[in-house]
Amino acid sequence: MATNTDIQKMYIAYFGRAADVSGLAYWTNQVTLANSSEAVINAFSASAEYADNYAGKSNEFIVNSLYNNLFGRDAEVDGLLYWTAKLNDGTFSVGNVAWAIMVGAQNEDVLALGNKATAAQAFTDAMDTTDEIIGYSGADAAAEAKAWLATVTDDSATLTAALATVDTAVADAVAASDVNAGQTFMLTTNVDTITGTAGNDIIIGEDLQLNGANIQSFGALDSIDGGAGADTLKILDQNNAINVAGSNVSNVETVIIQGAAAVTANTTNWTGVETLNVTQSGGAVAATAAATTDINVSGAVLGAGTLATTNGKDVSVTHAGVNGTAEGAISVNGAAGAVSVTTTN
Ligand SMILES: [Ca+2]
Ligand SMILES: [Ca+2]
Ligand SMILES: [Ca+2]
Repeated sequence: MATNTDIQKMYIAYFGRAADVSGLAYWTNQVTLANSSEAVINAFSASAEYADNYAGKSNEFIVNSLYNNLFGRDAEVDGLLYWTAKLNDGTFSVGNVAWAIMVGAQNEDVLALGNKATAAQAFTDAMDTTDEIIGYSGADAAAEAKAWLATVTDDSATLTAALATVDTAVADAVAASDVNAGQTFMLTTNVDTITGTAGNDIIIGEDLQLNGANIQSFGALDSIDGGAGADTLKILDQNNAINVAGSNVSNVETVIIQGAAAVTANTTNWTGVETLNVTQSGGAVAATAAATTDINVSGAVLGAGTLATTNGKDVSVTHAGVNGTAEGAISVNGAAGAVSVTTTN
């Protein structure tokens, strides 16, 4: 057996998923040094992932998990009891049992494991960008990869189908990964300086009570740097008109504004804003952005106020009028890209 195939089978036996790129390289090297695949299989059971999957579980559970991961079926009773006894009396380690079940496979089990190993290697090979290699990490990504590999059985059609979706499977695993998870920052009524994480952060400004008054915690002197990742600044206000014309904001990709009164938002001097969304207002709306920022306005209850966008890239306005109420005008000015205005009564 090729070393890569052996390593993929070890990942499948223990975790039901394809090897990650650096893991495959590491274990391949270990096998070469030991000149034996069987010699390294026990090392897998010292991993954090093994502990996450099997800590506190019975030996019966572990043996049956090996069968399910390797062959997509429960252990037969004889096999379950035989291997559990070997674990119970310490004759075999988990790695020895996994190896013995693997090399002792018969008939459909051989086909199933072979197909799974082929699919797993294709999955590992498909991770060919930095984002994919970094993103295939953690329990959530592993669960996606495991679900995909579980679709591969002894039927060759399932292998063909899995190979056709391998890029999607990698993308799903990376998207589910918790390495992109960021942090939530709540702004205060003081001057805030926020430095985001490398992940997808959420920064929230809202109206807070201070000495009996309602103060918007996102103030003109606040400084916010979202850093890497797809970051979101949410500005909510149940009491005051919102005016975000000042402030120092960078590397925040999405701005969402929700106000119970009028909304004035000018993100022109902020850097990195891809989308300015005003999703609610209880009065006039004035939204202004750079030519690289899409502007979306919806959910405005204008009253006599006007709804105006200025500049921006693609601009979309969706407005539902109130029957019997005269409202201010809607205008879209200077958009660099596509304009869409939808109004209903
Ligand atoms: Ca503040
Ligand atoms: Ca960030
Ligand atoms: Ca960012």
